[in-house]
Amino acid sequence: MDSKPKLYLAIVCVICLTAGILAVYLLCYSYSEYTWLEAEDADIVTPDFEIAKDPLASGGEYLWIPEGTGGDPGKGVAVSTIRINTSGDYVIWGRAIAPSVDDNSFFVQMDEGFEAIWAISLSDNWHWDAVNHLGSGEGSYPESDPLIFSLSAGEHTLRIKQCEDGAKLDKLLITNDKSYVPANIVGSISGTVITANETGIAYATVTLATLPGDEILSITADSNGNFAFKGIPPGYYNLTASNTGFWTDSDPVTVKADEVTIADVMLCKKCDLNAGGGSTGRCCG
Ligand SMILES: [Ca+2]
Ligand SMILES: [Ca+2]
Ligand SMILES: [Ca+2]
Repeated sequence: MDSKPKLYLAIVCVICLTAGILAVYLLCYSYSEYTWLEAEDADIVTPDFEIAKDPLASGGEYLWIPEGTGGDPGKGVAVSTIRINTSGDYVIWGRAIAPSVDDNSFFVQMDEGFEAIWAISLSDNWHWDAVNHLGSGEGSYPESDPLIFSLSAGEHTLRIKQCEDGAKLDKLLITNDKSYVPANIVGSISGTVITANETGIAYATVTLATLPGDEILSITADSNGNFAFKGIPPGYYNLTASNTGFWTDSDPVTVKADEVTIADVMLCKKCDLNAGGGSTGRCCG
């Protein structure tokens, strides 16, 4: 038999196999979209919405209707533009705090669609909850959880609107992967404020800040100088320790998901220049 037909057959087989693998890959992977938004980064934010700081919030900030503002449904609006690449059914997740039944809702509107009443599951802590519609259980707007948004490819306008005061919103995820459940990704920092001879400095003040310098949390070390920051979003931070009689010092620290970063901070004593501190007055020991 001529070897040419065999060669053609082999080439055709390779092409078919490659096309098949590519098709399976596209079907399995390319249609899953995950669009993450920080709530506080909305394009437009109107009162009574306010942006507040919380070290446990993603990006250190969140959006909320301050408790005590009172109910003024629809007054405050946070508008975000999102881009969808693949037409289809999407769900929206929000990382929220909803302490009670009087602090657990926002209106959610996509483009000019109806305003869903998102009743958030109750918790004093940041947690992910799928946007739902409380509905009336009858008529054209039945209760739905999660609420499905049918979105065409292109730009869409997402509006989060004021409903109950006291509800807090940190972050949003828009995805067509309906089996995906976002996890609460945090890490922690543990360490000791010490002198140069590694003695713990009791009750030192330890401050965690962003690299640009925004303070997010300040705590007091225990009687042995030990301190810990828990539930911190992964990222790069600055850790500053200070105490009376010591020179304040800062160190960069990296927080990784599900890990404890060990970060000891060494402080040098302020001392009498005549007692061996040298020209800087810095006595380490
Ligand atoms: Ca409620
Ligand atoms: Ca309230
Ligand atoms: Ca945030």
